[in-house]
Amino acid sequence: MSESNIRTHHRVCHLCEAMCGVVIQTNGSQVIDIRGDQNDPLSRGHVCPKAVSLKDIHEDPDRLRKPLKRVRTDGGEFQHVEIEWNEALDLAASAIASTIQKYGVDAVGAYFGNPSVHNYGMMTHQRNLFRHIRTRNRFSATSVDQLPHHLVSLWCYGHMLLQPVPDVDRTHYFLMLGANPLASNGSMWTVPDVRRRLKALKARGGKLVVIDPRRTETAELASEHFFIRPGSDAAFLLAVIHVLFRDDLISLGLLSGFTDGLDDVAKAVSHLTPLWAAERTGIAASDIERIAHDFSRAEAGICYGRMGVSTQAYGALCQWAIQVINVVTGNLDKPGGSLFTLPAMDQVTNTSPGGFARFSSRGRDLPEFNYELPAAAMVEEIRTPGEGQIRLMFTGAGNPVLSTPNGVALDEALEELEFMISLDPALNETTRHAHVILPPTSPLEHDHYDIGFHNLAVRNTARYNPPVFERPEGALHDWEIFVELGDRLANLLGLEPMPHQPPHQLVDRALRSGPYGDASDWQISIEKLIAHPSGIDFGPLQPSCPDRLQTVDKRIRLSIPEVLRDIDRLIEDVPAEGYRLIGRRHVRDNNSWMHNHQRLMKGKPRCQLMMHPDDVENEGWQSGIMVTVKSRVGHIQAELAASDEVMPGVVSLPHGYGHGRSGTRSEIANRHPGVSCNDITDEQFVDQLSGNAAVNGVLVSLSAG
Ligand SMILES: Nc1nc2c(c(=O)[nH]1)N[C@H]1C(S)=C(S)[C@@H](COP(=O)(O)OP(=O)(O)OC[C@H]3O[C@@H](n4cnc5c(=O)[nH]c(N)nc54)[C@H](O)[C@@H]3O)O[C@H]1N2
Ligand SMILES: Nc1nc2c(c(=O)[nH]1)N[C@H]1C(S)=C(S)[C@@H](COP(=O)(O)OP(=O)(O)OC[C@H]3O[C@@H](n4cnc5c(=O)[nH]c(N)nc54)[C@H](O)[C@@H]3O)O[C@H]1N2
Ligand code: SF4
Ligand SMILES: [Mo]
Repeated sequence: MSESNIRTHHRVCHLCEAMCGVVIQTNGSQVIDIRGDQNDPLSRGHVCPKAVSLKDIHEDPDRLRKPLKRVRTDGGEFQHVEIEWNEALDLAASAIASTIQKYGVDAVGAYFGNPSVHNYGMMTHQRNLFRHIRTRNRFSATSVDQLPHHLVSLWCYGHMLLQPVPDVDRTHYFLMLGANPLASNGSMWTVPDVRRRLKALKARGGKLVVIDPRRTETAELASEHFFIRPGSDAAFLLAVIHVLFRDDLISLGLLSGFTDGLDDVAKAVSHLTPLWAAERTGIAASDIERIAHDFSRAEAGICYGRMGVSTQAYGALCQWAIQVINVVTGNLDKPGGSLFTLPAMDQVTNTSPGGFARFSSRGRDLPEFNYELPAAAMVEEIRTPGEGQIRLMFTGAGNPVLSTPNGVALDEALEELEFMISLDPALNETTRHAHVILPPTSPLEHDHYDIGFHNLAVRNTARYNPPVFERPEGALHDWEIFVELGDRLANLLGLEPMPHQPPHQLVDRALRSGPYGDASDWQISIEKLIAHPSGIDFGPLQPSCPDRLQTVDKRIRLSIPEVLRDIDRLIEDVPAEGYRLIGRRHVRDNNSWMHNHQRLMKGKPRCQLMMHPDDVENEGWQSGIMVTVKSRVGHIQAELAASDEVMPGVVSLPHGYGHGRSGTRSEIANRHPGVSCNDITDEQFVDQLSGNAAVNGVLVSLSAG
């Protein structure tokens, strides 16, 4: 191939929340090089080992290029066979139409997974289909993840997307709970190159304090690390607030002009002493006091908590307490504390604030949030007979059989449906149940503007990149599949189809009318971003309150009755004795769906049950044996790995494994099957306040074999 075929493309990696800029070299239809974009103002050249797998995803022979239909073979087995797009879209649309006509709209269930917020066309065009299907049975990965963050932002700041972002580059004290950004690259916190940023914090004399039942890669880097009993963080955080009030360390600064509810908070924590918390958490009372004092004295401080404190029994209470700590120490909306972003495409001012508990699930009365029910209720909504029972399931960019609690039950329940449609490039543990699979173009075949994660980024920047490759003839983007289905469904139901424009036109409109658009000096548009392919920097985060608050009165609300009541639930809770199972992320994994790339699967096996050496010895076991891990819902077997990284009484297993099932098409993943920890996480174990799944802190018993 001649030199002239070599082209250089700028691109943003969409695989995780870090939004790293990459430079991709291609030769004809081949990717020949992927590296960090030094000129990206946010990521500054950083990439993690997953960036190169953009090539592997594109080239993966198992990636579906044409729709699949499930048929029965002569032997009675199911098998997926390729069909043409028209047939597939007609089949899917007519199944939805007849389900609605027969049972009503709630008989259609939908689950959207994590990549649906990393693919902008999925965000902009879902409504082209779902405006015709206003079902109550919508679910997403949000409720196995960050739902408590949204709920608390809605309550305290008036909008579910108004999320304070840790200003790591200017802070002096960082109190981090239940997060491992060195593996995850940050979450609800777009912070590429996080290792360097945390090292810089320490180099300028600042402190990083990590609270985690495992001594993670991030904890290794920290100034101090404390083990904490899984699920007990709320006690720790409330005791910190107690000390702040008790020792007169409340100092709201500018926030005092527009913050309500302090008295109620003070009253609620008045008995929740460090001694009380020490007994529950395993962190000494003197350490809790010292942390509260150090935090309040720091020139600027951040309290931040992620998966480990969201997906546990007190997720919303934890996230609320974190906000209270930031507010009452005057660290919200302050450089070096936690600030709101002002993204070029501002979802906060352009989307509805969200709502909570306007209806609830039929089976267990779990509350909706933003018109979604908790994923932990999905199985019973498929299985419980009566009006509103799900008969047809639509999954988009999700693998809930591996990612939601009690995956075994879901695996069975999906088989009981009358019809299932999956919008997904993979024939995996979930989509193998689908009657029709609709595969979109590969990420490198469509353009990208990150609508979601600029809202969570440590700097205000914007970046748009056109496709790297032309799509093959006939292939459809995710957004076009929604349009095609929506138009067909409208036609079948006699409804008005929704008009549509390509996503980049919608984004262009939003950019032009946004804070850096036509009315500003920046004059940001898609065209301007194309001319600046590494992105444009609008600078560090700025204080923006009270204007930015979305509460009706532009005031911060700390006294939330639902939360204050939840403190009683915590006080009365007596956790059962036993081992507690927690999760674990590795930098070369990405939930369940990137195990089919050899480059990422090299090295030591990762799906092992980590257990403290003292516990291993007490049980009379050694590393390498198989252990059965049993919970209320089932059991799995995993290889034991003794490690003092985890605290005694805690075992850790990553999620997203459990491959090797019949009817799937992922050759490499199936050679590294592992087990699915969500086969034993419990759909009944939720944060009762928010309905978020508690996949961390699951009570398990262990036996050899
Ligand atoms: N025990 C336990 N469970 C967990 C977690 C945990 O820490 N512990 N973490 C939870 C969290 S935070 C999350 S976010 C969820 C993730 O849960 P899910 O989102 O349900 O699962 P993923 O593994 O991310 O599956 C992504 C699917 O999207 C498909 N996909 C990838 N890109 C595209 C695209 O561009 N378009 C389309 N249409 N499809 C695409 C992939 O092929 C794959 O099938 O798991 C949750 N489950
Ligand atoms: N490499 C990689 N990166 C990813 C992903 C991935 O799968 N792989 N997934 C992406 C997604 S979807 C998300 S949501 C983010 C998640 O991003 P993070 O939340 O930063 O990642 P986790 O590794 O899940 O960190 C959770 C931590 O909580 C700890 N923990 C568990 N239970 C408790 C508890 O009760 N209390 C406390 N204090 N800690 C606890 C765990 O030991 C773990 O260290 O990562 C994203 N980035
Ligand atoms: S950190 Fe995330 S965004 Fe950056 S290269 Fe890795 S996967 Fe891509
Ligand atoms: Mo997530």
